[in-house]
Amino acid sequence: MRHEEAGAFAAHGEALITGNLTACAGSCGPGSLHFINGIVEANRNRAPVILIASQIVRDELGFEFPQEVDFKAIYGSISVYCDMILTPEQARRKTVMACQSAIAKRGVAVLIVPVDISHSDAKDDVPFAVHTSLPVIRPNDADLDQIAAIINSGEKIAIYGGSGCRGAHDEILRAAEILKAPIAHTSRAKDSLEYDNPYNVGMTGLIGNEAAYHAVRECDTLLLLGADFAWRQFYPDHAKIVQIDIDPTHLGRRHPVTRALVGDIKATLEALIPRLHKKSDTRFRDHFVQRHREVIAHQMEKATPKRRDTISGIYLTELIDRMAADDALVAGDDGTATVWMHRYFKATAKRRFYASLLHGTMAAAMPTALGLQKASPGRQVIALSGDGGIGMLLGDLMTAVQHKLPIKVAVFNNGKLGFIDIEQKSEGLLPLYTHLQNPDFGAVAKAMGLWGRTVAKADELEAAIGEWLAHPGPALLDVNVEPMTLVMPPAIEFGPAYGMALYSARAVLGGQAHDLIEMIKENI
Ligand SMILES: Cc1ncc(C[n+]2csc(CCOP(=O)(O)OP(=O)(O)O)c2C)c(N)n1
Ligand SMILES: [Mg+2]
Repeated sequence: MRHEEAGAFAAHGEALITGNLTACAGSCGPGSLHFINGIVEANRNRAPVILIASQIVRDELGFEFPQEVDFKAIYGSISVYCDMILTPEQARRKTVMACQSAIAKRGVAVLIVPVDISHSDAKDDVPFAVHTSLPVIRPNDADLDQIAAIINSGEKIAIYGGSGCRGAHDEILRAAEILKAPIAHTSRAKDSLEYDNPYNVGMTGLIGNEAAYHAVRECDTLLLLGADFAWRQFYPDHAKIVQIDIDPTHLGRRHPVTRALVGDIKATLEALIPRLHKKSDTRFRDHFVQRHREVIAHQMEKATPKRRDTISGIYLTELIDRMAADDALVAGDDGTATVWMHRYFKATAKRRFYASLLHGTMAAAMPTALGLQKASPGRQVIALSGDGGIGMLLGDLMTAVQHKLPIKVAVFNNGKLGFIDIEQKSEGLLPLYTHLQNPDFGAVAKAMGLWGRTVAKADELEAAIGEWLAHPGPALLDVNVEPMTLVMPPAIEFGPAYGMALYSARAVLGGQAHDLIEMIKENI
């Protein structure tokens, strides 16, 4: 890898898709410091990664020796294990503990290795070894009876599932069928709950839709499954909430709940389902499922290009979705690409989606795709990158070439830091320092040895995507997308709407009326 941050993102991608421990290693000082942002991403996404951070010789530690960095202070709070090997005799035991922590606690272990330790010999006949196990965890019977009683007394029941629902698709659908409950999900649960789901009402939250938002807000009983969704305003104010989560620290931490239990979602539902009473009234569920269908129809209408001379990010995403493989691995950059990916890519039983939803970092898509591709030869791996995002770690496109990783990168090139532009406008400010003067990324990609092309017109896009996806090697498609498409939250609150009006007034008065007219043309 060219940049250690990209290396950490790649290791994180590989660890997530394989479920296996994945290592990255760096040299002293800056060489192991550069990983930091990717390490936070991996740790927040519960990817079992080990970082081997080289350290200067032990004798010089504490004297501001060249390249001395206190890695324990830096990585200690963003990892599940962080320690230095102090003597050669400790090497095996600490390495085992680091690996075991990364796998069992699901996160990043950082092992700091002074150079002189690397050079020493140690007896390797002590049989310390990594032990891991996968216990089945579910609440006890009395607790299950109690939550069943709460759920059974509900009349308008909704299910809200998060990333802890992976592997429990069928059990959740069975519970929804019994309870006549709509199923809303967090963005991180898209690939677990959206596919083959007749009760799906989609995502709530900032990038969600109004069907899921209202289903969760208006139910009288909410079954919160493996979801630690952070934005409190999206939880219901008056409903009874039953929460189940494998992590005890998640219970009741976002919103007060009626009863919360520790358990694996699949195992817990298997034990809970026989205790649930079958409901017959489907009106609550049907209403929101229907509303969600209308949302999708409206979204698809927005995805149809209105103009032949420009391309919206939505249309680009929808076309890639249509042409991508049924088992594609798709990584989206923080920014508009992640929003469009979650809204416009269709989940299947085999597709997987990767985005920086907890740490919220830019630039993760392309390097994460490198790790996904390395671990999954022959599978289609797509990165949806922002022009801001791709510019940050551009050098590692060379890794795709050098290691023959046939990732497909689409650059959503709106010529700006779009998200920040929107944020500034919704605060009533005129956008400042968000403009990006970009090169022709298609030509840059070609010069770096990838297949590269830049497209600006809607009627050239489909053929270009066909060529891009069919290319056997790494390929980058730079697409000039409309710069003003807005990301609308499900319920437009007074604040942003007011801010937008204020921006409009300032734009007109400040001479940016052209921007405002473009924005209105694209969005309304
Ligand atoms: C490393 C990092 N720096 C800054 C931010 C703040 N930020 C969030 S989105 C964004 C703009 C992203 O621009 P781009 O990649 O072009 O995507 P767009 O929103 O334009 O689609 C910025 C600066 C961040 N999340 N991560
Ligand atoms: Mg941009």
